Amino acid sequence: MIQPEWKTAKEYEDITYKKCNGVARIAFNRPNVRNAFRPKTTSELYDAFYDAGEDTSIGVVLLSAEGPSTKDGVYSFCSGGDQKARGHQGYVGDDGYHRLNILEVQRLIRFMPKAVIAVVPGWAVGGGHSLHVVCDLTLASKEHAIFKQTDADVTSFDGGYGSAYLAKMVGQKKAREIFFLGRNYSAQEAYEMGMVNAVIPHDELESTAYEWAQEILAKSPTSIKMLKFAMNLTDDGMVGQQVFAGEATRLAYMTDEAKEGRDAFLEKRKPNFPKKWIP
Ligand code: S0N
Repeated sequence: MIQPEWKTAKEYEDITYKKCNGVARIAFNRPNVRNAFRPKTTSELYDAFYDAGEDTSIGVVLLSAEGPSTKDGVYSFCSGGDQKARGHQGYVGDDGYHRLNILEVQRLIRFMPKAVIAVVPGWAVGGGHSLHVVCDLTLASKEHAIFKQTDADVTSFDGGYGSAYLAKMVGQKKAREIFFLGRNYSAQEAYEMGMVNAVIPHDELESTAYEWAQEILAKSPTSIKMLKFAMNLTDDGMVGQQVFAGEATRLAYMTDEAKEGRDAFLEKRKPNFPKKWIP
């Protein structure tokens, strides 16, 4: 088992953020409320994910969780929106404004040109369940991970990736069961449904996630990025096309044609593109 030497990348209140050898680890750090997220948490998540996305030394991001709870020793990944932070119009931040930027965090994960692995040591519930769905891969603790959708219990529901994309992953009937009945599912059951990649003994979960990350880091970065965006494309409509096509444009910049187009403009002449119509 590899033991990574994590270095703190930035101090936060609600999350921890560390890096080691091309891997970033972002972890919920509110274990006594089952790692529920409040507006401060989502702002911090956004900040850390943005940094990991921009850092060219980072190729894989782990979304994990600290714990267990000091109150009762229970492990959790995330229990979704903090119900104590809910006012009459939604979730309220310290500044009194109603907002919860978890959907922006979801979009960062979805459109990040790097693999994001959900590392689920315990409860993955509500918006926490949706976050694991949005991640590229999910590894779950054999002994402690429990998957559950409570959105319909508390009228705080994810009608986007958390439900509709889940249905693409596990099938329509199963996704409706998960949301309509809100039952508990073990890591093994989640694996059999196709929403978990591997069930890992709890003590090996973090080191296994790091090993999976190192395997991905050995691959071609451009291939990983383009494959992620290609697999996203059909479910993301025009935005999916935009993200994928942006990378095609970036690759086109590297051709002689692009150089000629730029130079001709700057030299105030007609472009003389290389006449190669490669099939
Ligand atoms: C996780 C559950 C199943 C664990 O049960 P268990 O082990 O019996 O523990 P508890 O005794 O219930 O909890 C221990 C302590 O933790 C607190 N706590 C747990 N979860 C939360 C939470 N989500 N918010 C606040 N506190 C929480 C308990 O209160 C308890 O504290 P103490 O010790 O002080 O009593 C179980 O806890 C559970 O079911 N939790 C609630 C899960 C839930 O319903 N989450 C919200 C679901 N909805 C979302 O997440 C929507 C997210 C969202 O924001 C969104 C998504 C898409 C589109 C829009 C939005 C949006 O609203 O903006």
